[in-house]
Amino acid sequence: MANNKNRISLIGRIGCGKTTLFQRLTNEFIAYGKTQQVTYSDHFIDTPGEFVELPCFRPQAINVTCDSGLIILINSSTDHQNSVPPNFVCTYNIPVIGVITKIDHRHCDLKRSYRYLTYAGILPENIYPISAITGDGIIELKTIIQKYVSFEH
Ligand SMILES: Nc1nc2c(ncn2[C@@H]2O[C@H](COP(=O)(O)OP(=O)(O)O)[C@@H](O)[C@H]2O)c(=O)[nH]1
Ligand SMILES: [Mg+2]
Repeated sequence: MANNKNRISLIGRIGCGKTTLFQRLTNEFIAYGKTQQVTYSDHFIDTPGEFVELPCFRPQAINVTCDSGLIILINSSTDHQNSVPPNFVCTYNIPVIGVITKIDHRHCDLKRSYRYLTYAGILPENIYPISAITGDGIIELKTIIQKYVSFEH
């Protein structure tokens, strides 16, 4: 049976940077394309943004991610809309961390992102700002991820 215990699920709104981070963390060539379906790699589960944006998909989001070793809820620092309901992450019985993406962007608003992610139920000390483009914060994030999930086979 498939086992996702050693996989990390990436969830967040459309365009928040899930796939780019997935590619950055797996050192894949960064190529833009809308994620239309759940994508599994050795270590990650990349989900379509509709999973958190459309309430009718939320049970599906929980279904495919609830047995992973770690959930990363991603918020783009340039996004001025939130669609994650209050305390959403409390649904999970597994660790959840928050990642703020695009901190290199000139419209980056860190305070707003911290607000959205804490509203979703993540503690501020479990939130990591990164840029998948410049690589800022990626080493720190990898270190944290490896506390939860082993990258070894
Ligand atoms: N400036 C900047 N742009 C980013 C960053 N991460 C992602 N993007 C851009 O945001 C857009 C959406 O990224 P994508 O990974 O496809 O988002 P997804 O829908 O959550 O999978 C793309 O144009 C990316 O190049 C980042 O750290 N900095
Ligand atoms: Mg995607």
